[in-house]
Amino acid sequence: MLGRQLNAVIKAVAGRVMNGMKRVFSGVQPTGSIHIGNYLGALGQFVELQEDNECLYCIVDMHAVTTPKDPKELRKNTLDVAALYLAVGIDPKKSTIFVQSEVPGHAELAWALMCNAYMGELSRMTQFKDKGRGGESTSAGLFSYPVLMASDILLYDTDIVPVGGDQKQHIELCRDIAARVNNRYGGVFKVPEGRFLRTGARIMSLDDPLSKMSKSAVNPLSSISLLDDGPKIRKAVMRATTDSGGEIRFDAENKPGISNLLNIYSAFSGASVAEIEKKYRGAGYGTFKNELAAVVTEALTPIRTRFKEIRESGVLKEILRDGAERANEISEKTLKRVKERLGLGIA
Ligand code: AQP
Repeated sequence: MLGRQLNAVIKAVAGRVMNGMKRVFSGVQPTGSIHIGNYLGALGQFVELQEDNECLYCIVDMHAVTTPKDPKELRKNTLDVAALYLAVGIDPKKSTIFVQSEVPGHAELAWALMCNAYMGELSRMTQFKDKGRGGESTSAGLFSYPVLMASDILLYDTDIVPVGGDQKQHIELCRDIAARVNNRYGGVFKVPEGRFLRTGARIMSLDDPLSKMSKSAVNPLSSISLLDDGPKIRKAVMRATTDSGGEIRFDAENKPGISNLLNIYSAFSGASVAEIEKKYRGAGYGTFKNELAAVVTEALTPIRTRFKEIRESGVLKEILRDGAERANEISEKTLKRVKERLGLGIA
């Protein structure tokens, strides 16, 4: 982008900060197809928050390489996530969109935080355990990635972190590390708050409603990607695991499959779960699933169309470069403060 346009964007964003807006930070890993869980838990919040806050939305590619990735595919996925950010409605005039590895401060601050994080607390992170890691050949990066996540957040003096419910423990860790550093060195970091939705905070896998929907799941029908077309969506919904008994009723404990589908229906249609239960009283699973597939298809079709247009338009790299410039500007100020407080460097 031309310097003048960039300055205008920086001024607009800076104006929002001066107006006393809260700062919001969050990110998504470019590890595969962004699914409706990522959308309902996180991206939907990103769009909503940009109206009244100063938002920084990152594509966290350094998290992605905690397990080996094909380099070409990683770069493609990074641009795909950026295009999806725009396609769901994140506006680069209101929000700063950038790629994590384009801002060296993330890695630099992570080291300072790593030296203030404990092996014990990292070992207790349930996501790491759920993924069955911890063997001899698990990368140190995967083990310590919650510290990099803390760095992502603290680097921007973040007030609010919109994320899915699966990230609660990581947000708590970030807050603990920030408070610890503040105690040791005196007021270094702002201690952020997580923001979790009630509906959509935890969308479960379609083939196993006891596990969360995940990008890295092996079965392609276990999730719905934001880029899936109508037939794929219908197939995944119709094959979704349901529970014995044909009643369409929310009961997370005894009917986790149908409860998950009710949550998805509610999040996409805006109707409450009670209203949906009433609508389908006496109807079978088949009717309910058919209509759910239609609701999801209707919501995702415009996103898919916009994604294709953006991906073909060639605007992405400029937006990401501008975003990195703004993010670097903020991060350098934080790093300067951290180095002073910790006694790093020569002043
Ligand atoms: N199932 C989910 N329901 C609600 N929110 C979810 N999120 C992830 N899964 C669900 C939220 O999406 C944001 C981005 O997630 P991420 O890319 O950082 O990685 P993740 O949480 O590890 O997501 P995946 O899909 O499970 O990816 P893989 O398989 O690569 O590990 C986060 O805010 C997350 O809470």
